Amino acid sequence: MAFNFFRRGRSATEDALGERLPPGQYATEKWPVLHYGAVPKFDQASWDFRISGLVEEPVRLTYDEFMALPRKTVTRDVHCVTRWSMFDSEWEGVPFLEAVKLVKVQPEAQVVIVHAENNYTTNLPLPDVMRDDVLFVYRRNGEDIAREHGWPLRLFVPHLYFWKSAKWVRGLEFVAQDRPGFWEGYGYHMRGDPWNEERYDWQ
Ligand SMILES: Nc1nc2c(c(=O)[nH]1)N[C@H]1C(S)=C(S)[C@@H](COP(=O)(O)O)O[C@H]1N2
Ligand SMILES: [Mo]
Repeated sequence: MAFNFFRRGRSATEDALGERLPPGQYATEKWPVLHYGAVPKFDQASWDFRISGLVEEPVRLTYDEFMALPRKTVTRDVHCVTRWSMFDSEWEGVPFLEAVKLVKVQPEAQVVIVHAENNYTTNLPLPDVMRDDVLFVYRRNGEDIAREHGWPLRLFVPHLYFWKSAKWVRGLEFVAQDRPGFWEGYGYHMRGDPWNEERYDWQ
């Protein structure tokens, strides 16, 4: 498939990336900032993380309790629906699977609605989050991420478009029935797989 004439117009970096660049994407070195609304304030004393919905006992963690959960580092790429991709960052955070250990998810649950500051939400099927490279991150390449990138805590779902990686995340809600989150309500795809170019739901 990789005939040279398909590669015309691609940069040297993009050529070197080869099959790692999803269709319709270009490579960027700089990390753009994109979100709706204002960067929220962080107040450590009132910050909490709630897990609710179809779980046996809902939980509420303080900032210190959340940050005491096991952490790990993964090296992964980012693919944004606005067509930039950023390669090989090292991300540090709390695995989704560690946070979920704190509750017993009921068998009817199919989807998780991620809740962030300012009522931002995004919906994810459980098989897309119950993976060992899905993290709640606070650090990239050894440095705390900037507030505008979601500090103190953002979700990171490397295999889906980046709008699924909610910034300033505050909780999870397990549900039986899928429902659109913030950008999905404006026509973004319900799943968002960059390898299938699941950009908009009218596709
Ligand atoms: N809370 C919140 N998270 C969000 C968004 C948002 O509007 N609010 N936008 C999403 C979109 S559309 C993108 S492309 C990425 C951008 O993340 P970045 O600014 O760190 O590059 O954040 C995602 N997470
Ligand atoms: Mo986006």
